[in-house]
Parts: sequence; structure tokens; C-alpha cells
Amino acid sequence: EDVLRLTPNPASKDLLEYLHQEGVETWLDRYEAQQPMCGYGLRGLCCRMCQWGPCRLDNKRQRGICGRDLSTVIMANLVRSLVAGLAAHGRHAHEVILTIMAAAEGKANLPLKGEERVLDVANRLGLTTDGRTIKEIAREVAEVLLEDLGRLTMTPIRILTAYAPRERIETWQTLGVLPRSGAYEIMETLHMTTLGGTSDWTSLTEQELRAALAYCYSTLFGSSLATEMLFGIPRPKVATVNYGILKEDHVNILIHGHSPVMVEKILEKIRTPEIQELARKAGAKGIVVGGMCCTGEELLARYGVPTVTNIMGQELALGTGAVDTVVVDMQCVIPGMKIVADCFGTQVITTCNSNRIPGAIHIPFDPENPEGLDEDALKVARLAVEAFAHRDRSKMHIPRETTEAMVGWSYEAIVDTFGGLKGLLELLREGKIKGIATVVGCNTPKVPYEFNHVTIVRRLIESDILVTTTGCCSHALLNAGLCSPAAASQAGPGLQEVCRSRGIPPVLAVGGCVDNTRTLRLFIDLAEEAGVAMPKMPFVFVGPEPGNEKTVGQGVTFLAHGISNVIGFPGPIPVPLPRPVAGAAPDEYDRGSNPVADFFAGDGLYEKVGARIYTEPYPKLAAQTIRMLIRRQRLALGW
Ligand code: BF8
Repeated sequence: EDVLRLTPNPASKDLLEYLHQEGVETWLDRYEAQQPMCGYGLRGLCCRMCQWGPCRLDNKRQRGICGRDLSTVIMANLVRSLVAGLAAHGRHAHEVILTIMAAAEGKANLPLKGEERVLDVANRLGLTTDGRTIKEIAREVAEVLLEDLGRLTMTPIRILTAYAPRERIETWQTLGVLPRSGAYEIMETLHMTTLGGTSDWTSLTEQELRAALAYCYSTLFGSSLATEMLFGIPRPKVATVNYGILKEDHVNILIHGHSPVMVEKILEKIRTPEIQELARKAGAKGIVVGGMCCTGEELLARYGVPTVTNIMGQELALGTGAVDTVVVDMQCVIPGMKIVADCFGTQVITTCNSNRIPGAIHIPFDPENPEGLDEDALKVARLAVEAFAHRDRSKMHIPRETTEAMVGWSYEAIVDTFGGLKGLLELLREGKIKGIATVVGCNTPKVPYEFNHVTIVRRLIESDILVTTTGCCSHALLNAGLCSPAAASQAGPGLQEVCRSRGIPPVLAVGGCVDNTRTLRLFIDLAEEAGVAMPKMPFVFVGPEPGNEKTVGQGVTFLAHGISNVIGFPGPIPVPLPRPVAGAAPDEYDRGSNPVADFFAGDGLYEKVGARIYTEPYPKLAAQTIRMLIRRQRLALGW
């Protein structure tokens, strides 16, 4: 009931109701079927890291069969979750890096559109650029990125050395948390947490920071920089988004997932006269391409290709009955999507060997054998268009909502818009912009769909806090109109003036989740410009609706850089909640505290990195917490 009442996008509400009436099962039905959830699992107190258990720990049973204590179990679950996310982003980075190599060697028919980024990264790494072709330089940069992903010996991650601020590197060195590589930290984490591994939970908090830094500098930077090298640095542009971009009389193709490589080619093929003609012959007036999740955001940022929705909207988008084909690559493609696709006769094409779906057509992209890329992309485009003829028109239900947005906010685009770092810093100092909050992450069925994202951000911009966003959160904000320059009218007087005079929105959609690096770079460089350590700056990381394991590393990345987190739902850390939350059976443990919660929310972590986690599931109170944090930082800075 709350979901239907509070979901901010009328299109989502409409489709949820429609699918319910039609008897089509969605996450909402399955979420209800899972109630009540296991309180041990919810709080990270179930240990399944050997075959002696599973052991459930609580106040009465404070140790598992092997003797592992409660704090070690919580931390082991948490850090394992982080490295699962690291693995996902790592695999994403791996694909893009290998594609650069294939493009540089002429094996893949892909241009290197991001010459500016290739040279920029090469210079930061101290590579020779004079007298070399862009392909040679790109290949060498790609080799460094690949090494950062998989090095097993103790040489610092080179991208970390190139991009992280000196003060932070010294802090991490003192704490002994400088990582080797993404792959090594995954191995070490699983090693530390298997049966008979570490029984000192504090060493796992160190591993948490170490793995997060590997996550940040080998997989996030790896994916984001490599994609910019291949396809260019996005620039601001106006686009139309939301479910209403689908058209009854057009071929509707949705692209979904995270890796931008093959879809780039598919898009190129769809735009050829051959495929456009094929669509007309099939009786369509044209072809609509829409994006979901992070692949959608990549194409939105670079080409203004409209996005439709996020992870929890994927079933709803197919529920329009108007989608002829959905092309998916890797990650966040939920099995429920195929169930809905089958109800409406939507063709599903998978393009990644890691993400197979029973019953889908599989046309994979392999960066190590990329010779067939053009042919395969053309095959996908043809199949996608031909599916139009088989659409069951009696089941179409397309909501009318469309929303305008200004997108493409790369690091460079943001800096240029404000007349350089100096310009943005001046606005922060004089208080026209009170602070910057990056509001990001997934959706969770534990809160009304997209409600927390939109409610928090509305309150932040009202308080003159500039917002950057990525991932599923950004789909919610895009569809709510908050990424449109017109949303300036909802901002406080300072931010309103800033946005109006530049014609920009108060919420800057910076890209997919790996592009959180764009905000991080902005935070790093603004602190340096101000001559202030990062933990002192008026910046906050906000994750209102954590869902995927990938988000754990995002939050801890920012914590390691001294940026506090405001998290909307406890996730895998059983931090003491101010009051009971739906789904988490309140007992003594919830209301009290525990060493792990004390570490993250209290002074333990703060003393090490200068940041802590605030958990606030109620969005209005979360916004209040963020305002309070920013006010406190500003007061301390004398701003
Ligand atoms: O990487 S926000 S549900 S779509 S994990 Fe996935 Fe979460 Fe969405 Fe993109 Ni990010």
C-alpha cells in the first residue's frame, strides 16, 4: 500500500497497479512472500562461511561452533559483501580495458574517441607521450589499468598514486591499508574470513578499508577512465527520459546492464539506413532506443539516448507490453525481468557470457575475440527490429510521462560550468552553495520505491546543497524532473541563482555507478584547491536505498576519503537504529550497540579516517542529518 501511495513517479505507480491487476508477478509480490525476513540474516548475524553451520548469533549465542564471535561474523559478512561488489565492478573494468587493447591493436573495429582522456591519464602516470600514436599510448595505459586490477605483489596501485590526494595516501599508509590490486584483495578477504581465518574483527575493518581502496582505484577508476578513453568524455546535453519515451507505433528496444561496449556498436547499427529501413518494412514508424540501469546511463550521458528506469523498474518497463526486445549485458539484470518478458512476448538478448538467462537469445561479446563484433551487433539490431512484427498489441499499456533532463555531467563538464574549481569553491565559500551531497545507489523493496531518493534530494536542494547522482538513484531523480534546469525553482535562493545564471539543474547526473569517480575527483580537487584536508570539506555521501553488494564499496570508498555516509537502511551493518524499522524485528540488539556499529557510527573509524556512518531510514530526518553535517563542517571552516 505504502509503495503505491508514496512512489513518486506516476508512471511506476500506474504500471505496478496494472501488472497487479493483470496477475503478473513482480518484486513487490515476491517481497511480500518473503515476509517475515530472517532477523539474523538482516543483521549480518548468520555465519555461512563453512560447512559446520550455518550458525546464528545473538545475545544468548555469542559465538559460532568454531568459536567465531559476533563482531567477527558481522565484519566477515560485510567485507565479503564488499569484495563481491569489487568483483562485479572488476569484471566490468576488465571488459572495457581489454576492449581498449583490442581497439589499439586494430582487432576490434572501435575508434578511440577519448583522446583527451588517454593523454590525461598517460601524463598522470608519467608515461611517454611524445612521438607516439594515440593507440600506442592507450595500449600502455590499458596495461597499467589491467595490472592494477590483478597485481599480486606489494606495489601500490598506480592509479591510486596518480589520483589520490597526498594527505590521504599518508593516512592510508599509516593505517597500513594501501591495497595491492582488486584481484588480490578479493583473494585476501576470502582467505581471511574462511573457517579458521582471522578471529580479530578489527583486522577485518582494516581489510574493509583496504579492499574499498582497491575497489575504488582499480575497478571504479578502471571502468570509468577506460570507458572515457574508448568512447569520450561526456558533455552536457538535453534529453527526454521516463516511460513515456516508448512509442506504440515504433520498434522499442531497451538496453540494460553495465558494460557500454557492445551496445555502443548496436546503437551504431540501429542508426544505419539498413536497419531503419528494416523497421519501416516491418510496419514501424521508427526505432526508439531506451536505457535501463547503468548501461542506459552511459548512453544517456554520451549521446542523450533516453533512459526509462532502474533495477526495480525493469519489470515495469517490460510490463508496458510495448518493448520488442531488451538487450542485456552484465549485472543488475534480475531474473524477474525474464518472467515479465515471457508474459508479454518480449525478446531477450544476452550479450555477456557471465549473465546468461534461460530462454534468451545469446550473442556474446568477448573482448579477447572481438573480430565478430560488427557482425554480431548487426545481428542483434536485426533481431530486435524484426521482433516488432510479433508484438501482442492487445497488451500495450504505456504511461504517458516524459521528463526533460540536462545530462552528461562528467568531471570536466562540472568544472567548466563553474568556471573552474576556483569558481565552484568560491560559491561554496560564500554559501550560495552550502555543500555538495552525492546521492547515489540502488533501490530496495524495503522502502517505498524511489521515495527516499526523491524526498531527500528535494530537501537538500531546498537547503542550497548541490547534488550529484549516479545509478538507480539518478533514474529516480531524472524521472522526477530534478535533473532539469527547471528544477532550479525548487532550490533555495543561493542554489537557485547559481543554476539560473548558468542554465543548469540543481541535481547533476554524472553517469553510471562506476562514475562515482567523477564526484570523488571533484571532492579531491576541491579540497586541494581549498588547501583543506578532505574530511573537513562540506561534502556528504548519501545512499538512501542500498541494494546491491556493489554499493558497500561505494560508501566505504567515500569513508576512506574522509566523507561521511548517510545511509537510508542499515544494510549489512547492524548499526543501532533510532527506532524500529519495518522488516527488522526490534530486539535488544537493535536498540543497543555492538562493537562493529560503534566502530562505524562512533569514534573508531572517525579517528582513523575522519568520517563515520549515520543510519537514518526516514528520508526527512536523513536530509536533516545531511544539513547538520554540512553546517557543522562550514562552521569549523569559518565559511
Ligand atoms: O551499478 S545502483 S542496482 S544498476 S548496483 Fe545496480 Fe545498484 Fe542500480 Fe548500476 Ni549500481
